[in-house]
Amino acid sequence: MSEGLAALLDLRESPIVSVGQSVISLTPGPIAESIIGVVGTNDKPLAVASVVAAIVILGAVAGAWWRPHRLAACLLVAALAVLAAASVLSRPYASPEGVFAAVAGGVAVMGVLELLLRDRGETPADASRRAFIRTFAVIAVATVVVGAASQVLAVRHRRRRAVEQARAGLRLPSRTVGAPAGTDLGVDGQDPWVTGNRDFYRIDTALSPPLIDPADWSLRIHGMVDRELTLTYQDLVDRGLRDAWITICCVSNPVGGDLIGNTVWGGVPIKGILDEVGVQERADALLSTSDDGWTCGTPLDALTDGRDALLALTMNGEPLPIPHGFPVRQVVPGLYGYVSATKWVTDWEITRFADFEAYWTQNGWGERGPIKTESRIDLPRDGATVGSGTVTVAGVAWAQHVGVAGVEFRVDGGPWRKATLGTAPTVDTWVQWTGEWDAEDGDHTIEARATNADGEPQTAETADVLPDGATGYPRIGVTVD
Ligand SMILES: Nc1nc2c(c(=O)[nH]1)N[C@H]1C(S)=C(S)[C@@H](COP(=O)(O)O)O[C@H]1N2
Ligand SMILES: [Mo]
Repeated sequence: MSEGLAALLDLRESPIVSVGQSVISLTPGPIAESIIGVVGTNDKPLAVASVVAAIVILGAVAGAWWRPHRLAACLLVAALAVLAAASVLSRPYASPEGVFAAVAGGVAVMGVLELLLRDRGETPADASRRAFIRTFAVIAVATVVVGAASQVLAVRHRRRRAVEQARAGLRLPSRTVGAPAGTDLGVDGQDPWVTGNRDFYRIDTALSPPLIDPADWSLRIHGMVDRELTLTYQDLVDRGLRDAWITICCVSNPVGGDLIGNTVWGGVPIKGILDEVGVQERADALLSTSDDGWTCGTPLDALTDGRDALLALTMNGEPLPIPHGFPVRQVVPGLYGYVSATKWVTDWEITRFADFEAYWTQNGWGERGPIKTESRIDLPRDGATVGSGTVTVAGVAWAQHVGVAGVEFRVDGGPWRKATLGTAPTVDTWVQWTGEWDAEDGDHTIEARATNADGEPQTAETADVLPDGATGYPRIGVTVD
């Protein structure tokens, strides 16, 4: 229990190891030497093993005492916890969390004993023998399980710290950040045009994100190419990074949803890399695979038609945050994330759509996944009560890589009114929109629709997110009072 907590609290040294260290330092010199003489440099594992054995046996004794001599049993467990806490405090990595882990471990043991050893109407002698065996078994099993789990956690924590340090130590060329003029309409209460890295939606199948040191990262490019190529992180940095404002979104974003975000990505254009490897004529797909085995099929057309398809290293001027694909991910304007935005990407196979199924397409999602023209109403909030008179209506709209030409909104199914649009640096980002409504008392519905730069309005027809993205007008209800 203490061990598990120590791992969760990310301690430098767990209580059991602390006690083991104390045992070692308290063992009289000659005895220590003769032990080392026998076991060699295995003295530390041996010390830890003895501590574990002592805990299991003393725990079982406490179990045997639990019913007949409750006070003595509690004192024994408490003494063990105090001993562990004292050992923790005597060590160079002493911390309040370590003491907490030791004490909490003791309390947990008492709780477990109480649960485990309820009265079953046996004779006292029988009961206490059975209690000894039972607690022995339970504590032994628990120690092994928790010990193994906390080792795994501890290894991951160390790895995470190392990768975070490597990330913090990167010196990538300084980047332009900050929203281009006119993109933010400055409407009170509206989300900023640039989504902060912390606020950026996160979607992936990874229980915990892959931890990759940029020095160990490489991208292997193979398949229907004239020349195979393996790129390192430094290779990408040396090519120079291009900045591009791109709004990415998830195919699972329902109408009105927030699985969408806009930021400036810094990366190497994918087209140049594909030109370099020489894509063979019959190929029509890039099958990318992430470090954790997720796969994604992207149409080669979208990667080579001149749009800002990037192997991105930065997000908002910083190295990619670990959950967003550090050290390298793909970003492709105009395609939903599941067919384009592979995070932690390590393998590219140039191939044909006819020859593979990627992670989500084998689960029934569309093969190509172009983003559909959509809009969202952010103000007023759905279900809000507002005062009568002039009410500000505002939101965002997107049609990546085509562009948004206009946004309209209407109240209670009345005539469409034109909204004012913010600017957008390219056709690859969302735009903010706003308008005013002269609100009268009562319950009202507001809808919006965007028209893309090809003159096509978003469809009124509602579609579910499966198989290739939700459609329909965003609609909110407000009460004017
Ligand atoms: N390795 C990996 N990359 C992935 C995914 C994933 O599950 N694994 N999910 C994709 C999906 S569905 C989306 S919408 C985007 C989301 O990117 P974000 O988490 O940075 O917002 O990542 C894409 N890249
Ligand atoms: Mo997604």
